[in-house]
Amino acid sequence: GEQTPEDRAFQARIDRGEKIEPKDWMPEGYRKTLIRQIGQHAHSEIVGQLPEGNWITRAPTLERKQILLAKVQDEAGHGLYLYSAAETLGVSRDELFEKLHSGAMKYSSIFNYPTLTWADMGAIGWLVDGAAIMNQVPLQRTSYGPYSRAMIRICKEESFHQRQGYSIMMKMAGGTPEQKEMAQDALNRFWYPSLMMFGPSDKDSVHSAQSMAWKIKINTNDELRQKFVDETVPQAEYLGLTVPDPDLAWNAGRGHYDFTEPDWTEFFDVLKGNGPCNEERLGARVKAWEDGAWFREGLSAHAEKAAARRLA
Ligand code: FAQ
Repeated sequence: GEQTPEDRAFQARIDRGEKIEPKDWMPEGYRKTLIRQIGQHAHSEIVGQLPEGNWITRAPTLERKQILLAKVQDEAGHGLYLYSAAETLGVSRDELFEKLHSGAMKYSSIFNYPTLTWADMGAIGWLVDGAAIMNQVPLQRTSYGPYSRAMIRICKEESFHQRQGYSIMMKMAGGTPEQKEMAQDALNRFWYPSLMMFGPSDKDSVHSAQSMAWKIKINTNDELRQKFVDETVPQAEYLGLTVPDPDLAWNAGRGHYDFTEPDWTEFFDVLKGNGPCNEERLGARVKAWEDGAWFREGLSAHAEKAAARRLA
């Protein structure tokens, strides 16, 4: 639409590298885009607890169980920081939950895939947290103050998560032939879904141009996907595992790996709700919300009584 003097002054602040804070004036589109992105990011952390939560009771050792439990708790914490950051934009946590549960807001496509073996805990830490960090390190410089500050702490914890995943992969890939096969199978199943985490290819990314102008996003989806491939392929080689892409090849001219794009039909299908676990994941969140209703009501009733007593 038409640029007002306020819009131009706002863009100038962004261009100078200033942080925008909750009480500052901002265009409605900026606010809406942030609520969408931060809210979906928060939902991803919360729904992202489910695939790994599936393995806490079956971790192979007490030490691995403690580490996985800590990681899944961190994800709850990340969700809570992010919901708090979104709340500074004038949306309530209840509204965000309502939009998640009704399907009006998304969460990352990756969490609609099942976790079939212990090696999947390795692949998730290595690849999924690896992709998450690749996307979130630049977001520490995002223009919205509360979001950028949340990212600083989240990135520190994500790098621990990534290393614990790689440590599982090292153990499995260096183990018995059966364990190595489980590690390879996990890589085979998580490779393309991890590439999809960066979003559609740039030509299909509807939000990138405006989000980058506002520095809500720092890089395009394809830039980050390429960086992820370039950093991850040598890590797979070190493990003695094969990336499931026959056309993967180092391109000396470009200084990057050439690789096969994920199946975008599958990606858009998962976004529409048709992935292998969409129903199970959303169902688990809706059930948790409904099962917690008595407790929320109890808390509110208690708060009202306590307030009434103070007035009396
Ligand atoms: N899944 O125009 P664009 C984690 C949607 S990390 C689902 O390119 P945008 C940590 C997109 O929303 C994962 N939907 O969109 C963890 C839009 O639809 P809408 C979370 C996707 O926003 C690890 C449409 O497609 N990280 O959870 C996906 O400019 C392990 C068009 O796309 C973040 O959220 C997808 N993969 O770029 C936890 C990071 N990709 O909203 C547990 C912050 C795209 O109009 C275990 N977010 N869509 O209905 C971002 O950087 C951006 O939002 C992108 C997408 C890059 C994800």
